[in-house]
Amino acid sequence: MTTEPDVDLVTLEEIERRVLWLAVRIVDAANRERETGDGVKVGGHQASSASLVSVMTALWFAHLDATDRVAVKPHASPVLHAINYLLGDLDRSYLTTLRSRGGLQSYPSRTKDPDRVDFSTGSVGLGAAAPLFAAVTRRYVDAHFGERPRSRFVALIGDAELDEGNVWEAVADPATQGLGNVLWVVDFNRQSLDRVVPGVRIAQWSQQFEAAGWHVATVKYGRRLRAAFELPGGDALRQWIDDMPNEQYQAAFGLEPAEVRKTFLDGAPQPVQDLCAQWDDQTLADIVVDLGGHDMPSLLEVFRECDAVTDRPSVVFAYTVKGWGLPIAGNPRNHSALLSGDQVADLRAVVGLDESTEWDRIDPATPAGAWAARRREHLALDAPPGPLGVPVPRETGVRSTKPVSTQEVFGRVLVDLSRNSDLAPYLVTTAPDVATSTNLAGFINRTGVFAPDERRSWTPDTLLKWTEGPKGQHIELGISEMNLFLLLGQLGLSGDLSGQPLLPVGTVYDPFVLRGLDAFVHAVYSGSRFVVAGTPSGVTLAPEGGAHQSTITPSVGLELPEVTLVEPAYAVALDWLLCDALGRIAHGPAVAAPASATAAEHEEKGAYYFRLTTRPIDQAPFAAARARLGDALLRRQVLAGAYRLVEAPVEPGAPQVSLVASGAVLPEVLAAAAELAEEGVAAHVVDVTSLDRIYGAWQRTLRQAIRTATTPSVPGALRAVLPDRTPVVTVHDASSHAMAWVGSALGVPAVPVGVDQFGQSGTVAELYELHDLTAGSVVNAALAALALA
Ligand SMILES: Cc1ncc(C[n+]2csc(CCOP(=O)(O)OP(=O)(O)O)c2C)c(N)n1
Ligand SMILES: [Mg+2]
Repeated sequence: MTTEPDVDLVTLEEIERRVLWLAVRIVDAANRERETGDGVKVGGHQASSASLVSVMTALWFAHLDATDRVAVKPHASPVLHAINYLLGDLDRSYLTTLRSRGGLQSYPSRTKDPDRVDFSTGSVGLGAAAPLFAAVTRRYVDAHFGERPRSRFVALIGDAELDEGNVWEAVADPATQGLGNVLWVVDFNRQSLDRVVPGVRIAQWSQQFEAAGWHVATVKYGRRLRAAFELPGGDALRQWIDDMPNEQYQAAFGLEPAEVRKTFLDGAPQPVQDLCAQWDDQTLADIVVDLGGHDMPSLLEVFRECDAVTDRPSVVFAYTVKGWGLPIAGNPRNHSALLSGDQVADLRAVVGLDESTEWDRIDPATPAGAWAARRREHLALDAPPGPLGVPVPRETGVRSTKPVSTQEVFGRVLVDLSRNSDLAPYLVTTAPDVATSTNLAGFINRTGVFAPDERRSWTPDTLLKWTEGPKGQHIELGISEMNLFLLLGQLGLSGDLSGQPLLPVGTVYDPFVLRGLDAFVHAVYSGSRFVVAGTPSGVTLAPEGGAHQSTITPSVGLELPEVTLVEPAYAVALDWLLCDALGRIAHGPAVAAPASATAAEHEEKGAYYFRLTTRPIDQAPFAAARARLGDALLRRQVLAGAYRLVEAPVEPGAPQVSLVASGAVLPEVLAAAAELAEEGVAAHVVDVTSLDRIYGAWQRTLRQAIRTATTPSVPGALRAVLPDRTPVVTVHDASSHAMAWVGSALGVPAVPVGVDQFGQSGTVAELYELHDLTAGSVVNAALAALALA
């Protein structure tokens, strides 16, 4: 590590001023100089940015190394871009593009910004926790693949972000303990969006961090204040500031010097009045606002202190001023405030620029410019490795003659893959205290549980070998679905952030996907790739009752960009889909697929979400379809999202209907088809293995038609399995809405059957009865669909 202690302060402060200027001006240009024509305010956050300028200048220009990774709080994105620009990592043309299409994103984005962004942020709290899980991932990678060059994982966090519960879930989980390469810097400006935060919460927060085993440091006072404390009356001054309500202190920050004296000394004891009498208004104002979070030497000192603590994470509370250096400093309403043109012009003059030089990089002939060039070299990073590239089998050959559930098959496929020496080293599983109840036990028995050091097992168990050590390949989490998705997100970015791609697989009870949803979104928005199994799901989880039965999760999987929902019913289909998903993750995006690509060929990014159940179902119907269609065609269709499980013989003139179903309800649908056949209705059964892929195929054809003003065709994946324009019944152990679009896609009458109320405890048969998922209900739905035709 090459913290640069001896950079000269004048140089750093000059760079700091330039960073402040550019950050402010980037927002200013977006708001005052862009004609959007739509009347919608562009926005941006000058005060939030100013608050972090000193911390970020200190980090990028005097502390960070190339391999360090930093999450920047959402509202300081202009500061990050200003710094990247000064370091030569961003073209000047971008500086006027904040919040414009193709330009700098409002909040730092790994996937959409043009310059280096290590972590996407935006939903407060998640960016804070992400580097912690990136460090968990690095610890895992180092233990399995040998130590990488050391990285420090840094999060720059707004103080109000600490109100988000996910922050504390992350801090408290034993999986995040002991990470000496983690540093959080809390931008402690005591303001949130709406207000100056009442009371002093730092004591409580510090205790919470300490209780979780963190090293806690505070940078409260700058050099000038500290010098003042040494003078006679200095102790009283310190006490006065420490005891002062946030609101009163903040009120002094944006005032004219004479006003500062009045506000700051309002009610002050005599020794403080006496001490302050020796300073003119300007000097007093400078001293009053001299907080440690804007004092370079104090910041660099505390960063070094945290580096020296190598056995646990560190958090620094850096006291800052929201709007530091700007006329809006400390104003309770400054969160979204924008400087006026005159105020911007004043600032430009103060930093020594004019309109012809305002966007310039620092002159390389000056010490500050030369220093920036040196830092650019110091922070240059090698390109990350490409995708893993290991061969993934097309299938594990899982067989079952007996009825079997998809959850059980999922566990068996993973066990089989753990025997594959090409692939096994890269598999890593994780679960929030549901590993055994989601069938990961077999995998864990073979691979062990990850712990940074060997741990002795005190309760030998013949069924579950919970051996913990550095070679374990399952990372166990406490019950926090937020942590699950945050960890999966970082495991799936391991190639980028730790130089070693992995094949991450997580499990979670399906209803609780929603509990971690924002972290799920964050993971895929960040470009992460992984498999997650939501299991068990639906009312098929019958005895567990309404609180555990998921109904809206297929919509989540279907609707989330860069998540592919997969819901197979049969063992072999699941085997194919899971191997295929891991293969796609291992090999990365294929060469750009042509517009005519089938769903299976279409390039997919992101995550694979398997929705599974514990209901054992008879595998014979799948075997029959396999014999009828042959492996090659069946596999292609299963991967494309749907195949014909039953092709009903059609008597001339007989009515036809298609029963389109997904997942655990297939046995009822098959029974319904048999009943309908007896009544002279030809009922074809289509098993939808991925609602997402057929929906995606439909949407692509529609979009193509919209953009080219041509007639859309029924997408190939649907046409192949629903060739006749028969009425349709859709059946799903989930909200009826998720499949209801199939009728529109085919242009036929459709009756969607699903679960549109909360369930309750019971048997599968009782619950299916309750929600009209029985064979009889499906028959009636088919007759209704025929009547609508
Ligand atoms: C999950 C989430 N909820 C709400 C918001 C809207 N929001 C953005 S910033 C902010 C206040 C942030 O305050 P703080 O973290 O202290 O940042 P700073 O004072 O540095 O601006 C809020 C409520 C958000 N971005 N994310
Ligand atoms: Mg704040």
